[in-house]
Amino acid sequence: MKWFLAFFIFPLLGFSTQISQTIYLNQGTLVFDNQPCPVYQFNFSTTFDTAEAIIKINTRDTLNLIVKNNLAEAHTIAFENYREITIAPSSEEIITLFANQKKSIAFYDIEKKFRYVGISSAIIFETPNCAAFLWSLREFDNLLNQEVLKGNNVDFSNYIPNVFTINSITHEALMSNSMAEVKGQVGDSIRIHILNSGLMIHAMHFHGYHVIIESSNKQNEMIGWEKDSFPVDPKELVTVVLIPHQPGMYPVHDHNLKAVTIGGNYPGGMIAMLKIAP
Ligand SMILES: [Cu+2]
Repeated sequence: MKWFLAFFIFPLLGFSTQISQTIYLNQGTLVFDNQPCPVYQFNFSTTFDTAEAIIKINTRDTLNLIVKNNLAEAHTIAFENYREITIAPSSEEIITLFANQKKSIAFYDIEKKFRYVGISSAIIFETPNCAAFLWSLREFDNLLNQEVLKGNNVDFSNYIPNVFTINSITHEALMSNSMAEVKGQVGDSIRIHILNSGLMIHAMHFHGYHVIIESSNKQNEMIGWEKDSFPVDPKELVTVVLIPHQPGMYPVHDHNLKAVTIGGNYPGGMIAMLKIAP
């Protein structure tokens, strides 16, 4: 009998895996609408890459995350529900994180201007048989980015962004990006983690489907809602589950129409695609 129980209980308790991952805080330039936009960004290599580092862990994993600071000044990064780490220039710090209780972990620079220029991301969890995607929403005013990277203080009271991105990419490039383009089949369970890395509220509208709000680090009253649109506040990380009932290609976009433009022209900015096979 004991063997019988152990056989069934062990898989529930076991398979906890220690994993190590290094991310680098780099400086580089993104180009939107032919305008350079200097940014700071987490990457998987020591040289700047336009693609943000997106870390996925299993709910039973223990992650030893090493953060290397390739920037000229020290940065303090807050890991929500964990602690802050301060990393001196050309140095690294390590933090141990768990994805237990099915919670993704947002992390960002404690200084607003540095969070604004790109120092924010999330470690997302995935579970068996449920694909996981992250949309990191952000807006920029190129000129303000230049001021922050020169070391100047900036005034956000007259903030008028002209670029709106998901994972640092704008429409139409978003249509062929593996993290922003959600691919699945009718009846699948698909988890989409949506992080607002920007300074404005972004209200995402799903065409074709309703999604179930599984968790939010800010708005508990939304948990369990089955909706096709909902607001995501700055620093909010919302996790939704999509179970497609019909095949097709449908857009998901910010309902604030300013955010689906680039340089004032439509379409651009925050438009992701759902591609659901029969
Ligand atoms: Cu819409």
